[in-house]
Amino acid sequence: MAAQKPQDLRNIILLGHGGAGKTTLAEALLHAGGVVNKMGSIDEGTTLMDFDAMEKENQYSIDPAMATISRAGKDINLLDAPGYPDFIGGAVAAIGGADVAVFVVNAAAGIEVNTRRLLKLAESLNLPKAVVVNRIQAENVQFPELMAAIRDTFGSAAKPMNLPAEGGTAVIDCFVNTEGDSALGEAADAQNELMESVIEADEALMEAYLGGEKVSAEQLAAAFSTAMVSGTVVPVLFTDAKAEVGTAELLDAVANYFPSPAQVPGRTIRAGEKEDAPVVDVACTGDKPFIGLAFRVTVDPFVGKLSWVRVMQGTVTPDTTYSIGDARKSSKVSHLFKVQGKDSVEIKQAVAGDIIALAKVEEVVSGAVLHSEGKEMYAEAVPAPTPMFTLAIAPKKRGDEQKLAEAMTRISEEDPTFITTRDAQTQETVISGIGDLHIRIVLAKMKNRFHMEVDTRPPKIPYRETVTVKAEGHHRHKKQTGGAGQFGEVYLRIEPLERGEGFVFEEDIFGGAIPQQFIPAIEKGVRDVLGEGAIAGYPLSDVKVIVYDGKHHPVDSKEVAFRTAGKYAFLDAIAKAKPVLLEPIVNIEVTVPSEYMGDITGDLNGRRGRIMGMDVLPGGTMQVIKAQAPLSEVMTYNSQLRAMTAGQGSYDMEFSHYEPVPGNVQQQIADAAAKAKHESE
Ligand SMILES: Nc1nc2c(ncn2[C@@H]2O[C@H](COP(=O)(O)OP(=O)(O)O)[C@@H](O)[C@H]2O)c(=O)[nH]1
Ligand SMILES: [Mg+2]
Repeated sequence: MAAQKPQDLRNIILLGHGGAGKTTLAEALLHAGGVVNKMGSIDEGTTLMDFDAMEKENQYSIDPAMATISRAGKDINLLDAPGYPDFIGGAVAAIGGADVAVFVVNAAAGIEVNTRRLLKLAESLNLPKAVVVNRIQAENVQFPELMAAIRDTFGSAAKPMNLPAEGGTAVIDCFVNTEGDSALGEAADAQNELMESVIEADEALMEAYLGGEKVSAEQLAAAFSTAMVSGTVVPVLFTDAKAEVGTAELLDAVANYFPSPAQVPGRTIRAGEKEDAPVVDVACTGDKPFIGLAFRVTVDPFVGKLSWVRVMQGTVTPDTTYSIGDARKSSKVSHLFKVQGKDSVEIKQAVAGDIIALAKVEEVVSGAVLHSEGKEMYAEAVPAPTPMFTLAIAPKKRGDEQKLAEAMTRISEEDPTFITTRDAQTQETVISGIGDLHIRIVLAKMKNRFHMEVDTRPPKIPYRETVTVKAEGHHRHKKQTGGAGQFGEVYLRIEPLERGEGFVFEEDIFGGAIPQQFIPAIEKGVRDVLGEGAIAGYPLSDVKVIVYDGKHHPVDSKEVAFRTAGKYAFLDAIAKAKPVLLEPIVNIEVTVPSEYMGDITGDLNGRRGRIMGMDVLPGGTMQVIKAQAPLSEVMTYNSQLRAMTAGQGSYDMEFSHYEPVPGNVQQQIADAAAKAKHESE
């Protein structure tokens, strides 16, 4: 039986670096809540959340998972996100269903790189936050330093709600039930701190408190969740998930003190696709028309499509009808489910604030809004990092192109960080992901789930060719084969255009030297060169061609003759116009701990990069380096940066402009192209 009131629901997502213990913590919470009889473990492949065969084999989460725990009259929907940077797509998808981001920090490792990235993500959605310090039984944990690092990262609102006892064998409450723990001066201090920030968030409570009145537990609980929503309190709790220490306490804290969906503003829904479309008034109550957000879509070739839907308004039953996005077509819910690890359990009703799953709804895509109001509705997208790691792929079996395209579409539907494109210029199918591990897992999914095996290779760089000075070209095409001959002669001028101007063809022929009817044939011949280029087989652009003279023959002049003459006259002119190869230049922004600055700038210089600026990030430990570099030099930057910074660096990259490649590089590329051409002939 699902919760009947939004106030009785909690939606939390476990976020944090891989290996911090999120999935194990989820398992311990499921055990504490009686969902599983025996606590499963990552090492034995028996957890409820990491149920996928690939997850069991690798012993880390790849996809987000979900389960519900009932505690103290509340239904807690628990989302477990993958933690390794390569699988951030799963976290981006799952966070769309959450009201509170719970950051799990490994006590032995401190704040790790992906925790910072996920924190940015949670903050961009204005989610209330909490911190769980896990593995408190690990040896040599420096708790004071750890708390300082947490405050550094999460701000001064981060205050302990409990504290680890000596050796991590228990946790000591320092918020409500501190009496009896008077020996712990530290706990008492912590209590004062947290209590004060909670009370500060509620003016009426503040007055009562200052007036010496006793504050009741209920008043405190209400103020606590309000303070979490406003961000003035980020509770810190301690656990050892494996030893099941602090896990029941965490469950109680979530049930009793964390905000319900009715208190959290939730995602913005707009009445149109445009960014400035009016915002829809969404009320988290059961007695209004249904609005739901399909925040994650999973696709299984056997089970089909399953959409995780956050009910944002109204009540869903099998009879609920809804339309998607533009409200053109209406469907009936028919079956709704609660997801419990790998299982879907059918239920009869779900209220605003709850998370359900709908099966086999083909039209639903991630981020779609389902609604019964008959208006258009769209949700603002969760910002996902741009995938930078690219590979060109082709099916191993000829004729499987269509099947491959379908498999890729399905995978990109469930993963916002997996993108496939067809490069019109290089004619390649290119896939992009966060890193090599991400792409490896995607290819494994393709094989396991869609029986699709592919060949991969680094994608081609989309070079271009152009000319740099004005020049003239001439060609006379004359062929005498038996009776009818071919004749056409063309004189033309070419001029470089500004970058991005493309191609301009003009004619300025004196006195009808070439009859008008042959001009299109000349243009065709010239355009033949644009596609193939003149240096290394890349498209030529940013050039103006002016045909100004020529000769024709009353009998032998044919279109084909002028097409040939136009082509070779153009090639003749290009050869004299100092042609160059242009390469794509990208803007790259690298974020690294300060100690790596020297290495990074040195490396970028070695990659023909230009450093454009540097900035210290707030907090002082991280620096951003802005640079421009040729795409060809940073194609595999992902793995290089990872190696240089022990995985602590990150970067963003975007296309900037085209620029001529240096002469020696041009020669290498031209030689390679000539060789490839020779081999294919
Ligand atoms: N000793 C100890 N080991 C833990 C704890 N939590 C997780 N682990 C182990 O750490 C590894 C990674 O845990 P996992 O739950 O997969 O981390 P996740 O990547 O954050 O989901 C596994 O081998 C777990 O058994 C803990 O609290 N104590
Ligand atoms: Mg995990």
